[in-house]
Amino acid sequence: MAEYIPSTRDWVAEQVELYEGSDGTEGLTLRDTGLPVIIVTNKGAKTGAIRKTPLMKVVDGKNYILVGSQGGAPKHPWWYFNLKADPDVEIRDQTVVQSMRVREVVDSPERQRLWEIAVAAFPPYEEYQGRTDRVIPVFLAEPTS
Ligand code: F42
Repeated sequence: MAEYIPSTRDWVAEQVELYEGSDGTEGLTLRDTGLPVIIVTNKGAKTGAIRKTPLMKVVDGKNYILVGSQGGAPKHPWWYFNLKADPDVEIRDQTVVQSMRVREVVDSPERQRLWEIAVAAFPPYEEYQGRTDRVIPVFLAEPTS
């Protein structure tokens, strides 16, 4: 069984601790914004470790849209490379944990549709995209069962 290695960002690791430790009943939002967060459990591309990544909750029907914004940083977050290496993840949305498969959506019509849903759910994504030449990656997570 691979080991869980917490995020190197304390506030992130703490949110995962609270969210998972309370079985999805506490720590459910982005700080005091009231906006909902999910936890994506993914496999480290180099370490093979279990990584748990809180992301904004953005839904498209039964699917989740995962946005690799990292606040508009110039580089993709590490979890981007993890998902590219192993698309099988678990998504915890409050008390519900589902096995899902992710795929990066790059072609324009679908990516544009998903991007618009994401920005409607979390407007700062638009601002983050304005901060960087990097095209912020968009994944679609679909239930496997
Ligand atoms: N980040 C987003 O990009 N989008 C969001 O919508 C978002 C929402 C959000 C809400 C709440 C919250 O608490 C955090 C939120 N974040 C959001 C931040 C997100 O959870 C991540 O912290 C952030 O995106 C950075 O992701 P990261 O995977 O780069 O994490 C860093 C800090 C990290 O943990 N680095 C580790 C380290 O040791 O430096 C390595 C992580 C890793 O996965 N390493 C891979 C491995 O093998 O284990 C190697 C990867 C490789 O290819 O080298």
